[in-house]
Amino acid sequence: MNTSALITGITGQDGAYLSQLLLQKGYQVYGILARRSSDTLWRLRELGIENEVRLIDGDLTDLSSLIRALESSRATEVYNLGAQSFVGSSWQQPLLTAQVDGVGALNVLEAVRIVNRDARFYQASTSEMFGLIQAEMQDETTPFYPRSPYGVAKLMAHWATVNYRESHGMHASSGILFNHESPLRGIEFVTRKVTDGVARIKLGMADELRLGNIDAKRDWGFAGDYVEAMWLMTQQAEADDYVVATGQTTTVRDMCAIAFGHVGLDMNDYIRIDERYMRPAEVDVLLGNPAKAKAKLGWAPKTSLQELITMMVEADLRRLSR
Ligand code: NAP
Ligand code: F7E
Repeated sequence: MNTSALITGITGQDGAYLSQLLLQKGYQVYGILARRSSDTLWRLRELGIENEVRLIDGDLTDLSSLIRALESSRATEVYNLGAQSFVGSSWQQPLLTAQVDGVGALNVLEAVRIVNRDARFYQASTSEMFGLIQAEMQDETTPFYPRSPYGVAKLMAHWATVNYRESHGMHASSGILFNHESPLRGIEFVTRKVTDGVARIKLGMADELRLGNIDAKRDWGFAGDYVEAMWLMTQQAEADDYVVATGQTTTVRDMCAIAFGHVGLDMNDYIRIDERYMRPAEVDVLLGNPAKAKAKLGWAPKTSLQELITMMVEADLRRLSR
């Protein structure tokens, strides 16, 4: 097999797992590397694939860099995973978030249209687009109601993907993924903040964990399972949009109980509620219905929340013990 794939956001959580999956399938994997002064290759290194992927300098806000990347990689599959993905920061940086997450996706679509409109395109859409939910269980027909600048920017990218499919006939699919986590999750997101915090407390490196709204409910799955759904979407004869979720929702509080319980601690002794972590507008509950992905892609989640959180606590204990 000699298929080339180009991934924006290759240094992120999903970019690392998707690279691993595609390399296992025999792809040549190229990724856009947005130059930073700090080390952003740690996830690729943890998976042992830092030297297997080919990195091309570029940025989602720079159309010419994307065109060059499409040309030099000769990619026939393009996965747009790059984003300012932290919802909390999107109120502090709404314009940057719009440029990277909204216009950036449009830049990738334009680059594909200009260089090779037969390439298959995947857009990393999100359950944040449902925001103030309009149905108890959200699926592909549920109306959107974003609650953050992040959700608004992602909604633009989502509709741009649908629009390029319908107006240019491009194979452009949008995966509406619910929260997915892993040991490679950024430390600012609540699951990893909790598993890192639990590991620190267990090892005597901290004595409390400060959190915001622990009554919020999320449909959490394992990132390693979710990248398989991305790949399955680009393999279909027709492009389409799919919800990817577990179909189960859990409070942040109960997720904390799993993490603390795994190391034999009582969360009530350590959690402090801190107003700094509350959001101007909250998404109270998300619960996805993955029936279409199951029926059409043959995809199903394999990892339970208990297994996921346990895996993350163990990884953080290992890292901090080193
Ligand atoms: P992540 O870990 O935050 O990764 C984001 C990636 O985007 C990083 O590689 C980052 O590069 C890159 N990036 C940021 N700004 C960029 C720019 N201007 N130009 C090029 N690249 C840029 O996110 P993730 O969890 O892997 O999520 C992947 C995608 O799925 C994102 O689009 C996210 O919004 C979306 N999504 C995530 C979830 C979830 O639960 N994880 C759910 C639904 C949708 P640096 O490493 O250099 O910062
Ligand atoms: O928050 C609450 C917080 O930041 C989850 C991104 O990948 O998934 C992610 O967005 C919930 C929220 O993820 C803290 O208020 C309480 O209700 O882990 P999170 P998110 O906002 O759901 C979607 C699908 C994406 O697309 C995004 O890119 O947890 N929460 N206390 C807290 N959250 C954080 N971060 N920190 C706290 O201390």
